[in-house]
Amino acid sequence: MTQCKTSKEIGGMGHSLKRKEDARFIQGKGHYVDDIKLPGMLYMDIVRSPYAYAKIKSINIEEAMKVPGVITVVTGKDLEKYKLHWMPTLMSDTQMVLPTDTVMYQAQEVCAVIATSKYAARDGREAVKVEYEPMKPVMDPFKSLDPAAPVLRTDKPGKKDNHIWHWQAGDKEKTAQVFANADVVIKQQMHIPRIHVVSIETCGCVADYDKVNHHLTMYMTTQAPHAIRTVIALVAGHVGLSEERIRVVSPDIGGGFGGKVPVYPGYVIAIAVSFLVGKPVKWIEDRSENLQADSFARDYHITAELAGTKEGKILATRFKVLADHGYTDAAANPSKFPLGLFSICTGSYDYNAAFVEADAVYTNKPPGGVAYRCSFRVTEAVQAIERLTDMFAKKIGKDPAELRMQNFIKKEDFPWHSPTGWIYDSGNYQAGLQKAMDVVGYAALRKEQAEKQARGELMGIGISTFTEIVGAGPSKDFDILGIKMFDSAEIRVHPTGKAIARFGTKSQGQGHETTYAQIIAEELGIPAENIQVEEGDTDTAPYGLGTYASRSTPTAGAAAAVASRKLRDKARKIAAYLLEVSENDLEWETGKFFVKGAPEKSKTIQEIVFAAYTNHPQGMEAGFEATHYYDPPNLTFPSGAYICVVDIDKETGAIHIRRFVAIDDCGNIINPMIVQGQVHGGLTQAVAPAMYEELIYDGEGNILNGTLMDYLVPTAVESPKWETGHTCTPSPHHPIGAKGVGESPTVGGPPAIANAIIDALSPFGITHIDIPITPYKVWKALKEHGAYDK
Ligand code: MCN
Ligand code: CUM
Repeated sequence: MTQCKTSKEIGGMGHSLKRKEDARFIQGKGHYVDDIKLPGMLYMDIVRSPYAYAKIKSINIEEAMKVPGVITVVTGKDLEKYKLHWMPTLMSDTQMVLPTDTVMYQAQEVCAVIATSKYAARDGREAVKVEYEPMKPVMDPFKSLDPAAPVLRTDKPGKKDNHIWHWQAGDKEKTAQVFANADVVIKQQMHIPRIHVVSIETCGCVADYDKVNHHLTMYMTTQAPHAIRTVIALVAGHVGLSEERIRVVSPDIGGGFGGKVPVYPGYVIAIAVSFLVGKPVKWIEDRSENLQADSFARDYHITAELAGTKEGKILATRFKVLADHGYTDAAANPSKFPLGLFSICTGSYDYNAAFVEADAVYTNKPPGGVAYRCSFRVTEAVQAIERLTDMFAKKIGKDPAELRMQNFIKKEDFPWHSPTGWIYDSGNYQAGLQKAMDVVGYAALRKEQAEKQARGELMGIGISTFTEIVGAGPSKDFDILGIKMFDSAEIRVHPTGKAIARFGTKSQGQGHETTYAQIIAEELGIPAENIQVEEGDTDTAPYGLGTYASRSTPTAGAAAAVASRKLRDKARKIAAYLLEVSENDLEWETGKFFVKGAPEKSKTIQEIVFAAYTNHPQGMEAGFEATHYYDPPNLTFPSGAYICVVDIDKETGAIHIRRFVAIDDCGNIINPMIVQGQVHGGLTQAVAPAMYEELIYDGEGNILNGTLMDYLVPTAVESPKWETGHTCTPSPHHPIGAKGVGESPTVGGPPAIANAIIDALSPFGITHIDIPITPYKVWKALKEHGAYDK
């Protein structure tokens, strides 16, 4: 009998297989959109508005056309002739591609210069003269709803204000009643500022319209190739480019983080120009354009309230949100809930009264609402509930860890119905927090803190015990522009037992080429190294909604497992035929079927696949391939317990993160090394909003920190040594018991840091500082609270 290979030997689930894609990345062989060079390709550069709100009086292209190499300049009026000047956003809002008369935000696309080189296009851009008549922009979302404020979206017939949508969840009256009778009420106004994804690779595309075949190939940096193809078809349908004539190819992506989900005007302009001039057109944003014009997230103003007992029991929470979406709701919000998944804001705690209410408004900021490693507003939700929880603990003088332990939903209470309508699939929050406390040495740290405080030194310990919500669908609740949110896998096994698997998702660095192969390896017994994983080409991959909201594992990962199982069912039939036994007499062991009680009689998956092409049972379809579109029955609810320890220099307000322990629970893990990598990267991106990043606009709509000289991005230098670990509570409804993890660290990280900083400052009576908590804000709060008084 041939010894069966173990799951580890074939690179199955649970093993830290080295990432298959890294061989090309570390050798400089990655293939990014800017690497694409097509014969006759032209280059596009974009003239952008210096004003946040202005009438365009004239666009003079005369000097630009004289620049050697400049072919043409395309304006909104040019696009209007083809009805290509407007496009839908994935949030079912609309957006100008190029303006015909008014610009609505600083850095908005005004016109595009096309040239034979990118340098000529840039020179041409500088030579375009645009005359504007500036108007007073609306920059404050609170003032945006003022009846005196100008109505910004005059393109919308009948629109009389700047309100976008209202949404609410939970029981308003019941919550109000609990609040009215509670011993303790905490109320805090919070702002989660506008930030930027700052992926290493900016956005860009090569639009290649082939006139002869009336066909468009769109190479672009997108996290959701199929959904984008559908949107392009909606716009380009005006010039007869229907969906079968459009191919979207997303090559390697240098980070997406949510910023590469939406459709940006640049893409559509490039398509329009390629259509008009009949040549391929490349558009690649430069760093400043990227930072100033697109990929903006957050900007939530939250009034957060918590009601509880003197003993520390949380009874109710209430959240009122004002979301500043800028000129348009560009968000790729995979949901029928315009607020995304914010209503997970009741957190990991057991209480049954909550009310969430949100309104979104237009302002003259660039398009907002992009999801930045957030699971669609979960960062905002977790920041609110975890800050509140800490404030509550402080208020009643209870240790925040103890208070959390007291309030956690118990592991036997899952599935748990949250007061805002979610059904949490599984969790063991006590175990996670206990582990984090053990690893960090919680009791000893509290002792040290007390000693330091006695000496006037500032040390803080912050906890965040968050519940994430990832994996949209189910299709009954989630769609993008009406397209239901499932995801797909197609597995085709070649006669020699090697496979190619294609997915509707798209990795931007998450390692899908490795982890999907591991799932299939585990389920089918084909070594992961023999499974080629492909994503990102709409001509070959099955339709899918893409990678964001940590949904790839919950949806496409599940599809991979189910498609593999379909193949295993077929393999069983073939094995029974080959071994001349009944299917019921067969047993599966990694990579082979054997006869029960006679293990020497077996057929390996490779033998079985070969037979599928050469010697299969009569009446059975030849070949060995399966496709599955997986519609999850529920979302998955990963969780985590993070503890951060900070030391603060009292004189300067400088914050030093001394320790950071992150215990994540994403159910069964496919690749522990990749999960750890996700957590490391994500935690560094958690330091960003907690301590550094915030886009600031002045009253005229000018961005004040629109370059990386001013917009601070944390690097390895600012990152502590991340101490990671996990607990494992499988998802009961997911085929392999996995939950997503990609966004957990950015969701759970910021409040742990904020809570640690506030904890350090609490001896002075400081109870809250909005993120990013900078040394200046710390110093200012200390000063205001008399810390420097003699
Ligand atoms: N994984 C695992 N076991 C689990 C869960 C996940 O091994 N139980 C692995 C997966 O197989 C996958 C990775 O971890 O290789 C992330 O999986 P998942 O949590 O399903 O998230 P997605 O693949 O859908 O990735 C999206 C998520 C999001 S929404 C953002 S934003 C983000 C993130 O991933 N952007 C990233 N991580 C990023 N990492 C990189 N390098 N670049 C980005 O742009
Ligand atoms: Cu919330 S950013 Mo990711 O969903 O691409």
